[in-house]
Amino acid sequence: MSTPAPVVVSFNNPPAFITLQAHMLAEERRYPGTSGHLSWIVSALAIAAKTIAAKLKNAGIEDVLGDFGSQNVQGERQQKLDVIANHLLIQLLGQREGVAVIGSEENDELLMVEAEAGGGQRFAVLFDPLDGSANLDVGGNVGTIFSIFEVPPGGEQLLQPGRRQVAAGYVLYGSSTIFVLTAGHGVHLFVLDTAVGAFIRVQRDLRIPAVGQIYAVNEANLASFPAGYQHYLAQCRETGFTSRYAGAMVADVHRVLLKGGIFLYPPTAKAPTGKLRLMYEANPMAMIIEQAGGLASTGGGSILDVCPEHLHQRVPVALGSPENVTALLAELVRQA
Ligand code: P6P
Repeated sequence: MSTPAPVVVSFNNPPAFITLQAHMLAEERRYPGTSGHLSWIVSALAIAAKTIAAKLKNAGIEDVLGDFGSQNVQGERQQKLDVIANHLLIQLLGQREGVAVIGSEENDELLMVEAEAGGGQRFAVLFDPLDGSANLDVGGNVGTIFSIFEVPPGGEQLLQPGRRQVAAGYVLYGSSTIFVLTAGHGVHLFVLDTAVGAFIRVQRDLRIPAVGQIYAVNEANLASFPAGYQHYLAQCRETGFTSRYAGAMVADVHRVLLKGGIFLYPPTAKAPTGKLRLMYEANPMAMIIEQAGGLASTGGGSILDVCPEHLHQRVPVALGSPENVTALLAELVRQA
């Protein structure tokens, strides 16, 4: 009987079972002289995601729902799970070699982490620990959003434009737990295999559809949107679009990434510079969308080119399929 030919497996022709960890290690091998710290940071984010997912599955049985009884720096009521998720991420990232700075929606200031003796690359990790947490009590989708920058040796310029992110992504806690990641070479999608306890890559180099028929926006604010947004949304309604809005950026952006269309949080009377935060909501989502072939704009320029002034700065957001965002921007110019 002839001996079967050996199965050759390589990064370009990977086996089906690629974990998030294996993927990140291969990504880091693209950069000569890296320290492996970026992979360790993504590993800490994955552990946090698995822990948060487990708590969410038992929410209600475990006493993790409802108000924590305090407000965050945004003046928003903190949910118990906001605080739990935030503490978990800070603890896990604070123990990871290579984390120099931590920034969270839930913390007023940046947290500086003492340097390890070992040296090597150091990073700033910014996150919204539990995006859309108002959905928790009603069993809605929530997520974690993260943004990672390399901190230059001097460490002086901590808040950098989103174009300088080295990695970004989000975790969607939904019917399954989905980890979406880019490290500058495409967008990749992982699903938590609860039997194994690992995130398994299910989609590589995900591309957003060039155009879509879905818009995601809180239409209760329509009257206070600038005219260009109102005209664009009227055109959408007249041309057969459907509206889908979860009230959680991660869920709404994930749908646009997979199905095409546009996600909008325009300036409103209540939030004249937009509601969403640049550093840990708009920037990471913009990197994901642009890496998938989409566009991400403040309505006046690319989100990734905004020079940040402070950690909790807000910006208007319009992101999604290139044809949809381009049509919106043309309407904004027409109505300016
Ligand atoms: P609104 C959740 O509070 C959040 O920060 C985003 O996840 C979401 O897209 C937006 O705010 C929803 O805001 O004003 O429509 O409830």
